Amino acid sequence: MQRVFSGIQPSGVPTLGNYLGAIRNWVALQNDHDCVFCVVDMHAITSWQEPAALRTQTREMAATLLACGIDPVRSVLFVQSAVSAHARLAWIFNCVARLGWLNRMTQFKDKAGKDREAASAGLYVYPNLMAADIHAYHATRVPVGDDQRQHLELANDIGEKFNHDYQVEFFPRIEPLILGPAARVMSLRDGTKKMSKSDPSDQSRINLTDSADTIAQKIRRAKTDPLPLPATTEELAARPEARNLVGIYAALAGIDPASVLTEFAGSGFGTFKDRLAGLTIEALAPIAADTTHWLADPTQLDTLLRAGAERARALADPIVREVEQIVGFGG
Ligand code: AQP
Repeated sequence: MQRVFSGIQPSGVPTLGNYLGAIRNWVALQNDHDCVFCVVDMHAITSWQEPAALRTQTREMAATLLACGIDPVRSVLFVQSAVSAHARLAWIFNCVARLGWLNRMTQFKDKAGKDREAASAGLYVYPNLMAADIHAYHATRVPVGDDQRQHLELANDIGEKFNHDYQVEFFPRIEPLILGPAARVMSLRDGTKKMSKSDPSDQSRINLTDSADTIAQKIRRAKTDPLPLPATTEELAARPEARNLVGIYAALAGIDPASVLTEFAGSGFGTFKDRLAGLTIEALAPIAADTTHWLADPTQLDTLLRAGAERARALADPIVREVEQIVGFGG
């Protein structure tokens, strides 16, 4: 069985983008893969996080993953900072990756924005930590949204350079698993920007814990254009907001965007948004209810995460110890 690794930052409440682009696929992968899923709090602090909020968000993220259907028995579910192998391997990878490679990462440019000098060094080397997350488990499959494809290529470059520099065949190649028609969900306020849990505007996203009323209101207010829905997906090309809503509908209904247009061609956004809100609420209401249920018992949640960290350590420690031997650490 191929080993899958994926992580999610507790940098806010997970969004519909995280769900359709990542979490929903994680749940399905559990059926035929050996899965390791991680709440990546070390990645989250590459941007400022209030300590108390980070602790709360880490628990909330774990509760949401469980509510979405991550099974802590079949999969290994844990918090990144509880397993030191990630940090140890990330340091070695900081010394393998080249500055030129990191300079090409578009996510750093997007997140650092105009004030690059003020961005944390952690944000810059974030892809090296992500490579360590995956390689510490010898994982070969990584389900990610389309936005993370470049980071996976970098993880492969790092693995290959390590193998070459130390003359070993140690790190396997990683393949991205980019699944489903809504691989990239965009902001409800700007169809050219991805939906993000840390976007300052709550109206830009649907949170997995939003109430039915909030979801309906956010979808009703989502930016669109004055034209009716077209008959073909080609006609959506220059209409990013319309394309995004059609993509979300398709992903939630389990059909392709062309079939959505077959149903709604010629109709205005009013009708379409009502139907989209209904579908979204149907998918998310049980998740919100189950998240509340998990959060009601923090002791049970913490015990479960501690057990997950122990299983993760048992997998990653021997691999990272071997890396440390290869580079010449230890006696
Ligand atoms: N809008 C999106 N559409 C599809 N997939 C998405 N993912 C994130 N946003 C979208 C996927 O979710 C997984 C976890 O992401 P993350 O939390 O580690 O970091 P991120 O990609 O930076 O997500 P956010 O929500 O945008 O977080 P912040 O705001 O903190 O930066 C990844 O597999 C990602 O592809």
